[in-house]
Amino acid sequence: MSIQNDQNNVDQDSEIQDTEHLEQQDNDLIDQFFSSQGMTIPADYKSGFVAIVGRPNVGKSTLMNHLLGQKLSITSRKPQTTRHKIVGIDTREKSQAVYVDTPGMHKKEVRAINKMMNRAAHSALRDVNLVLFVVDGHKWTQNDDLVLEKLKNAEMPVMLVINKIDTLEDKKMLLPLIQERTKLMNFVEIVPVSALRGANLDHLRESIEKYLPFQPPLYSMDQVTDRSERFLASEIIREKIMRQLGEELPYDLTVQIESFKTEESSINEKTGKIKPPCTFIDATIFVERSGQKAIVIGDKGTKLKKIGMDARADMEKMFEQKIMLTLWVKVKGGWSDDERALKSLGYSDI
Ligand SMILES: Nc1nc2c(ncn2[C@@H]2O[C@H](COP(=O)(O)OP(=O)(O)OP(=O)(O)O)[C@@H](O)[C@H]2O)c(=O)[nH]1
Ligand SMILES: [Mg+2]
Repeated sequence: MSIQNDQNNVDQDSEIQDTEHLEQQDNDLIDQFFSSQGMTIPADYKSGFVAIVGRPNVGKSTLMNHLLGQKLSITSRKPQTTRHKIVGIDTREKSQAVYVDTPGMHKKEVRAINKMMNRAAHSALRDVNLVLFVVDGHKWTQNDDLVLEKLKNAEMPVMLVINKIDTLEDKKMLLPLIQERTKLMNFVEIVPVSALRGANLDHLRESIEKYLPFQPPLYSMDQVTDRSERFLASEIIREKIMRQLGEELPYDLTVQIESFKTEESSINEKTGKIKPPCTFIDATIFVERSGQKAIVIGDKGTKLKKIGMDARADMEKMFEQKIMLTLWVKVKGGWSDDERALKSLGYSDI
């Protein structure tokens, strides 16, 4: 037994050494990147993790995209659009903010997928330097209370971001609203914004920077996310489905990328023409019931065709190359209430 314990210790030690080694390699890469840009990392450089939390539909993903200046996280008018945590990295000359967009925290934990989404959102609160608690300036709900209760016990600084101020009928309502929200808990700051219109986001960025610790960047300067192209492709397809379909079924479907292959550019031997690189993506849309399959496909396949066209256009923009997308729709009953099926479909609660 004791020998085994010793052995375990040895393994743990070598694991720690390996991690240190990898960290050193990462730091070297970051240094190299800065010097290749003719820059050295300033001694007072700041970086850190910023969790973006709140109830569904308040505009968390819209906010992250607009802070980054690029579309990364999917958005829609329907609540519970975001199902996975997604990191967005905003690297600037003096600071690097690593945002973590999260699924909206909500009360109705009916199915396994809802529980998983809530757990993923809660887990984002671990080890971050700052929390942005996003609320809708227009309305406060029970789910906002739920998030508030969770954050009251948090040890890290919490900043309240009052979003959608463009929807306030009378701008004079803003000051009393801020005063009212000040009473909720000890926020480090309250910042009103319109994520969609980009209003007051420079001010928000400056406020966020204050709470980042002095340290070198955590990711290299050209990295925008921690997610793979496969993940981003599946999310784009899900967004197009959510936007194309009405209230019928948005929560009962998920997307899995079956294959993702890039063909490098080549020269056609007969014509001598250069064929540009192209990525071939095959994806399956899983629904719960056969009736839902018919809805996704639409009359004579029109819905699925439109979903595919819109998704392809976004992918070509994101991946900056030609995309060939093939979509399939399959019925897989019970996937959204089955933890094991969820995990195999790429869902995670951490
Ligand atoms: N008018 C207005 N609409 C906004 C603003 N920010 C976001 N929205 C809209 O609000 C809806 C929800 O936005 P999302 O960014 O998907 O919200 P979310 O908080 O990420 O939602 P979940 O992922 O479901 O938790 C979308 O229709 C957005 O266009 C804003 O500043 N003003
Ligand atoms: Mg979202």
